[in-house]
Amino acid sequence: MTANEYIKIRFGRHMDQCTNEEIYVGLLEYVKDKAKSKEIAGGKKKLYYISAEFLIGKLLSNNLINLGIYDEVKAELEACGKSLAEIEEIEVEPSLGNGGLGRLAACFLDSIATLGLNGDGVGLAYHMGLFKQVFNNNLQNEEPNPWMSEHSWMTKTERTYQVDFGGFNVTSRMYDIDVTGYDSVTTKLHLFDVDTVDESIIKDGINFDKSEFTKNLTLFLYPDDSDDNGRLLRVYQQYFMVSNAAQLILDEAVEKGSNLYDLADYAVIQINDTHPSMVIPELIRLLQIRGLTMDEAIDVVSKCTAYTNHTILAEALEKWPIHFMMKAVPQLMPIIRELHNRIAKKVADPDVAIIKDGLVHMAHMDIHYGISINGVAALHTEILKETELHKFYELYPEKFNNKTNGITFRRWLLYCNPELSKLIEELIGPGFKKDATELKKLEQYMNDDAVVQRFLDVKNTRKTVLKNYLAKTQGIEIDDNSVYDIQIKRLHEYKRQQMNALYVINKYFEIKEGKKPARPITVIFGAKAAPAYVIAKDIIHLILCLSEIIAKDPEVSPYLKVVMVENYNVTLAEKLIPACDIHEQISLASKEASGTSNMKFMLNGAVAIGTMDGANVEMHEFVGDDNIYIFGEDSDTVIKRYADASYCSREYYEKDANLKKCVDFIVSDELLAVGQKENLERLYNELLNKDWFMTFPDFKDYCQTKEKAFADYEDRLTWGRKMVKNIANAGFFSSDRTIAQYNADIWHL
Ligand code: CR6
Repeated sequence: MTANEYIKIRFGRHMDQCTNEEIYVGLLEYVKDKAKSKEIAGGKKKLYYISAEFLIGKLLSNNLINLGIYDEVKAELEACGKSLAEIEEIEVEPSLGNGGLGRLAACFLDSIATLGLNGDGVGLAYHMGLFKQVFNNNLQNEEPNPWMSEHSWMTKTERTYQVDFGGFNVTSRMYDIDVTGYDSVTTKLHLFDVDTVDESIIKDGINFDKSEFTKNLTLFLYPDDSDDNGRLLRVYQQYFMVSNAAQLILDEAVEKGSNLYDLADYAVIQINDTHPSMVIPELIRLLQIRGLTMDEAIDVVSKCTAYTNHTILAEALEKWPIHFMMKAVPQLMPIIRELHNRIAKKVADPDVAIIKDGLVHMAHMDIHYGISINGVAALHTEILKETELHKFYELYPEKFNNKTNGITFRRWLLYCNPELSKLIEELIGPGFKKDATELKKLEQYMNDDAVVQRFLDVKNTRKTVLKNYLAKTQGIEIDDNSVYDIQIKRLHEYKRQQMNALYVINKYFEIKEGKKPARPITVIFGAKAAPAYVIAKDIIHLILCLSEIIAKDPEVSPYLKVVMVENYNVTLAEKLIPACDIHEQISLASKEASGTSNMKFMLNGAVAIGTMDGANVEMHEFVGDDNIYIFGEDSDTVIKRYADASYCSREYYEKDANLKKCVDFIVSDELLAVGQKENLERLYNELLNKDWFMTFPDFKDYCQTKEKAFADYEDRLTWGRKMVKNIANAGFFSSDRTIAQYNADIWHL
């Protein structure tokens, strides 16, 4: 049945007689039906990918592509005078993630289904998502980001569970979202929710009574944890997620014939960062209720779980105070104590203990009681082994492994850049759509000027698309003849958006002094700052203030434009990435575990300016010095500098007059005229007195390397060759490769 026929039956009218809203609803149901017909038959063993975040993005076009009916439906719509792009605008992007970790989980689900693996995602249905970012007076404000509606990709299921907390319990319900594989099977994303959640308790912005747990449990992803009730709420959320997951896992195993002693033959659980770590004691608890002894339960669970570490930053290695656990989940504490004691008996070193100084170290539990621990890029895994988790590595060298992150080429090439994928297909055939390494064949065209020019033409087309999109959706005007220099990622000091902002100031001065760039530069940022992360919000404030004063300055504005897009999300990324010329991957070496926007940009023919950090290191290996702009100190130097506590930012500031001038500008009259004194001064002092992520030592090299990139950009054909080289070598970064490795080394499905 065609979409048109389906809609005719649904609404009693032909597509051309329907409103866009009706067509959207019709297509949604049509796609759901098609997806259902491809549901995976299932095998004995199943993967459960448990994650606090699934940043899935809009699903209509993605599903049409994966089901192989995109062109057909698009043509049907066009024949009725409708446009798929307009229908897509009706869909609200689910706000179920924060950054790379959540988008990675979404790419992984796509690859799991595409590879036909028996694996589902398990997470929570946050009603208001993360938050919606709005700018007022050059400051970030947060608003709820509702995304659920009567007609959505979520399907209510009959599966409900009881989840017990200290002093009360709730009844959960499971909702399912179909995960369509590309020309393959359909798997599921299970999202749990509670009926008692009450959206009306949200007051001004994203504030709500943090102590009403039955009402606020699934309101927001990452609720503010700057006070005790906020932190406690996170524990409640995490336990709610894993208790549901554990009950689901045991039920499904038993349904398939498991006697529970053989659970490892039926289930493998990937713990995505430490948010789902409580699944370990929870499974042990449930297995005991179902008749196993403590010994047996621990033995069974120890064969089922694997942990992915996504950062070496202490903030993400969660440690929960025992008194929180006693309050929220008292039933788990005896089990956690038992897990702790067993290790303490074998290894006296308190550094690897599960309980230490009144805190439960979630990652330590994962490492002792799981089958695998992996980092997300080669350098990151090495740093884990050598430094951060060295003592664990000595205990369990065989458990450590690397799984360099990846991205799904369906969303990040076929869907977001149809012009580029068409060109590639014309040149090397359609094989790359299923086997990303075939992109390598593009290298044969690197010296064919006519072909290289076509890549440049595609880039120009996409730059104009972005220009029009930003004008329409954000009221921002940009010049599509300028160089687009883009940094999009969560706002965090280690990612060093502040260094990019200092570069902007540097450029502003140069232009004022008469040194005009060969071509106008558009510096684009997209980033949300965690609501309680004060300095991150100050950095946004700085960028917005710079944007304003530069736009108002007739001497500078023809040559430089600063844009901070509002409410950066997957939908915006899909427009920004294909249009980008130069992408910023400038984290302090050693701190960015992998990065994944770097891979998306590379695939879309942008050239990176970056440090030797995360997956940049592997990208550099693939494309070589000429096709990526590497600068800055390496991770060994940085790690040493932290170890000997020798860094003093003020010394750099005093030594380098240019740097000093740029930093001082943060609190200049020009900026204070459009910004808030409190915020700008705080940021200025932070940089001068601390600069924890060491922007000053790298600043000069950063500026010089950027100049080199801008100069090279003017030799268009040579630049075009760099683009082709990057695209041709992006194949390794397909999440199909990553998932195949997880399966071969850890899951064994
Ligand atoms: N911020 C890492 O920082 C990595 C992703 C996915 C991050 C980033 O370098 O690419 O995970 N870590 O592995 C965490 O979220 C803790 C991220 O998204």
